[in-house]
Amino acid sequence: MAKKTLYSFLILIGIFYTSCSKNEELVVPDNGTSGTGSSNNTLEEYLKANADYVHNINGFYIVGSAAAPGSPETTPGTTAKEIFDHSVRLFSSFLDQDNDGVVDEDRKQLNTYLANTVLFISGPLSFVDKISMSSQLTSKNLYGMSMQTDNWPYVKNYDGKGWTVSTLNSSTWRPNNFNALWEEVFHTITEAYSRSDNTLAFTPGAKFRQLMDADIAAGTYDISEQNAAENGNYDRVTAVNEYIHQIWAINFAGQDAALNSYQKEALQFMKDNKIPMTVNATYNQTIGTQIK
Ligand SMILES: [Ca+2]
Repeated sequence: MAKKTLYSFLILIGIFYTSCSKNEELVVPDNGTSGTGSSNNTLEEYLKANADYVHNINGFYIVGSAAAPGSPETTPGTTAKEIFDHSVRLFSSFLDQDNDGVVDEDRKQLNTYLANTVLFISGPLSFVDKISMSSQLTSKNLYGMSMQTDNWPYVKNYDGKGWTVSTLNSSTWRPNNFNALWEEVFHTITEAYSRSDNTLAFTPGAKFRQLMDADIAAGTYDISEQNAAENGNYDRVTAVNEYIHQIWAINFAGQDAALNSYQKEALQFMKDNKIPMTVNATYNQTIGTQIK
């Protein structure tokens, strides 16, 4: 997957983000009740006016464009609405690990982190950029995470399993017949953690970063190939998010024996910090409220 554009953008917004006071204007999640948080109501009005689909999970917004998915690797016949609906189900499943249709008690904090720091956008890059760069998001320090439907593959019926891997030694590795939506939803969750909890940050000194740096220093993991492919723009903060997604995906597929000692430690750290380790590929409930 060509991630250059998104991650160049990530760096740009990252600079903006760190230059603002973090506590200046955070969105207060309204937990599904009405009449609270005028800034959230303004955001919702903006999203309703500018996106084709809008969903709200206790103050965390998921939006989509109706433009037909343009990636040549996407399963033919896939509609934008299918991708949007699937994004809502994936987030719902991550927040409802016990499948009872309600956000799990120990995922409520994750829901709040998502509401306070990020917004998920599916659609062509032009749509993603328009929403991400709007003052409605930037003034609230909300970072737009995305599924770029014109650039990345949406593979129907991908269930995260049924493949093998012998070793994880490169940031370029992905499972076969991979559905990028799974990865981007997971990245959104870990991005929200990294922006909310310093122990789960991707910056130097934080645990995930220490482990990836040590893995690279030991010569057992490589990001230089991807960095060269992206003209030196593949930074280590982004790399950590991809590293832990790869480890998560390998564990989810029952292939964790392929992980080395650094990667196994990162896996355990995810578990210890309540990062949701499973997703239900056939989850059929919806958490939150469909707005549009
Ligand atoms: Ca639940």
